[in-house]
Amino acid sequence: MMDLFEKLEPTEPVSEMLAEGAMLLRGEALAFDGELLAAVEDITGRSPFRHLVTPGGYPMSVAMTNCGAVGWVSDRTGYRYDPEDPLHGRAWPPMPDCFRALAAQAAARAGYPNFAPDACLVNRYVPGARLTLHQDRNERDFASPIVSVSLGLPATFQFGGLKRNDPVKRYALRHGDVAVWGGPSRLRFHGVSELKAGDHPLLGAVRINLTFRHAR
Ligand code: MD6
Ligand code: FE
Repeated sequence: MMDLFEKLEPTEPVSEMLAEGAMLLRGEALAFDGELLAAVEDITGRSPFRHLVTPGGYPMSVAMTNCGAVGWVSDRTGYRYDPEDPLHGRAWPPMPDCFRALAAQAAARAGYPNFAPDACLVNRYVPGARLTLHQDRNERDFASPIVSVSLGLPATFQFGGLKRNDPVKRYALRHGDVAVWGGPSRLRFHGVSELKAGDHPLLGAVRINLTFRHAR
């Protein structure tokens, strides 16, 4: 009996609209999780996770890599999309079919039927890692949404407004959740709070986030 009640979480796993143009699709990636994680292994075998340095000179606590035609990078010269992985000067690994399929399916469900990402930033969080409030504005195309997939340990997503000091709402992002972000919400400030310790059955003490963009 107790088990039954514990499974009912009245305020949780329901998909919701975060704001106009922004949707949180609970569990949207669950059917793909094994395939997605195998593809992440393959990507990081060719372009390993690394801690990029901010233009100000600080290493980021989140480790990153990319797949697709271009990849997001940061260094002392600024932020940019680069067709080459600066670690070795070769192209980023191609975007796996399961990535593309999930991103297109989620975008369509959120009201963006023709999403064709050319970049996927892969983020790895370990306990203590965080992403400060920012806007995603290095893409040439703000007409396309961003699709963001959460795998592994849960994290607290901070979702603000169009100005840095606008009030921030907080949402738990769990394994399999997908956030889609576009239209009037495309340039909202957002961030991820310090990851808490935990042990996920598939990933252990790690959270992986995939963010798909149409960058160029
Ligand atoms: C993360 N996500 O969830 C980082 N950006 O690890 C993002 O920075 C992000 O989730 C744009 C839209 C959705 C996101
Ligand atoms: Fe972002």
